[in-house]
Amino acid sequence: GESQNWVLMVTAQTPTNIAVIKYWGKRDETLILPVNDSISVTLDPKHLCTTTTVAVSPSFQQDRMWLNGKEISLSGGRYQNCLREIRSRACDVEDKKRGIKILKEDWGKLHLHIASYNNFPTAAGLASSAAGLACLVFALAKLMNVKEDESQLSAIARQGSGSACRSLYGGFVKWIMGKEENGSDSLAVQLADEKHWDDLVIVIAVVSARQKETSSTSGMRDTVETSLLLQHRAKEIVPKRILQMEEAIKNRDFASFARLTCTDSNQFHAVCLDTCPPIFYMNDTSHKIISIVEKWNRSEETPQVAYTFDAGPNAVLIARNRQTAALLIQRLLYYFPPNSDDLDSYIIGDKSIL
Ligand code: 2P0
Repeated sequence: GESQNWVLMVTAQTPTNIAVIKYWGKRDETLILPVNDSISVTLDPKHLCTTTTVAVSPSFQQDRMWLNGKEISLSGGRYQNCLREIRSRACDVEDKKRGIKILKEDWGKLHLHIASYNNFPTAAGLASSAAGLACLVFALAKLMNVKEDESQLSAIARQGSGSACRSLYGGFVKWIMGKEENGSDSLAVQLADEKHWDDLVIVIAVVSARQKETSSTSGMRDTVETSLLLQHRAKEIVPKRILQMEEAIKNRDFASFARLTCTDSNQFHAVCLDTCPPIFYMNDTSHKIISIVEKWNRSEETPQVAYTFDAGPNAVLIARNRQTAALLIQRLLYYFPPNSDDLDSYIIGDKSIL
């Protein structure tokens, strides 16, 4: 019948991802096209993920969205670009049991309600936008019966937030910068699935759960405009590093993986410092964690732990196996006892990565 009472919905869950070769800097701000390739690991959805429900109903008067229970505006260009791209690929949807049929051409007239939750601190440099936009695009694609594969969806999620394109896959993922001006070849591909290197354990030390001061978007804009080091990094350093990282992942070569991961994190923060005005994402506690890990790795025959820091002070620590992860947590507890002011909490990624 013509009842206006039905609601059709889809819920999806998407983990966040942590870059081991960093994305920092855009060559096109609107399409979100990066100045270099990047590589990430997707976390276990148990610990850091977004859950998004998308609903459609003839009774909805406009598109609306709630993030962690609070209504947010969908008027931003990034949301609008994602919604437009997904709607343009929508297909017929039928729920025979309930007598609901939505034709391809109806999607343009129907409105959406979107509810999204993060199970971790939003915008504290734990890549919340990555999981959020990937989840939104994926859930909408399911709701609207979009036939595109993950890589094609990643190019849509990319227009919501660059790093989001890497969360459409599990395991190790490469975001290929692409060559096309329209961004059609700037998308994510899976390098290895979540089972490939499942010895690795990720431990996140939440140095501060507060929101960061400089958003990634404005930070990288300033960097592109002012840093010569970024140009050197994008042209001369990252292309070789990407190949080395792909090789390290393929061979499960932890020594190379750790060396590349730490070096690239440090170069990303050096590029931030080379920006005018300079951007400081790490704090004294972050620096102390780096020193602890560097000293430990140097005291062993081969590196035990890799560290990487994003646009915030929190440490993402990747241990070579569970035994090392247990030792790592012991050391963190020794240097940062539970009542210390230096850390807000630990998030321990059981088997994680993966
Ligand atoms: C990354 N970051 O590769 C890097 C490392 C932070 C440091 O991607 O403007 O939120 O939405 O494309 O994706 C954070 O940047 O920025 C980020 P937009 P995004 O994970």
